[in-house]
Amino acid sequence: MAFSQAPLPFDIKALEPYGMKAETFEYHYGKHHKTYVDNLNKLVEGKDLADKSLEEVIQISFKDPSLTGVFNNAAQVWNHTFFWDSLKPAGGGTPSGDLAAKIDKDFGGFDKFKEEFSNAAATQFGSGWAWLIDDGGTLKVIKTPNAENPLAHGKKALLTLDVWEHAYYIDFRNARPAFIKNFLDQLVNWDFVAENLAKA
Ligand code: MN3
Repeated sequence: MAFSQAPLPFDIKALEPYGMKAETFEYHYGKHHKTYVDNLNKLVEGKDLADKSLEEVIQISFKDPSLTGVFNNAAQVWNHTFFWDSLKPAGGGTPSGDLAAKIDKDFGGFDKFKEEFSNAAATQFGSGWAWLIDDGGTLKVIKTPNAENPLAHGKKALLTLDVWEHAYYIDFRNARPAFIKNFLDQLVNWDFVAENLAKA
């Protein structure tokens, strides 16, 4: 069974009032993300991996140096779907409930979390991702290079930001810090983060 590309969870124009143009999604979703799906399907065609879940393919291929190409494409399929779900129109602001309490406890306040997340996203040299993860009951911020993700390391992802240049060049040109600030101010889907935290 072939892997498929999940639909965008919002209209392609929905984030235009919040700093991300439809053109960004025409390329980032319509071309970059789709290409990872197509490449993955070509790489696993006729192999046992084609019958595994995407999560299983990521964890198996990460540990096998002969499957680097499979890992890169499978992880990028998963990372981008997770990134779209991390965004929503009129998002951002502050989380509430258990999630807010966990952030206060583990980071020493929401502003400290924002500072740590912004710093991770800004300092990932070259291509990669910034993440909020649940590491065995403690919330942490991490950054990963290229396609690498928390799932590969057996950790639970809660939120991500794509900091590959293709993620921000149309809307913010070279200004990665402005893209990061806009994400935190107007786009983070805290409901998605809270759902992930509540999952076993
Ligand atoms: Mn990307």
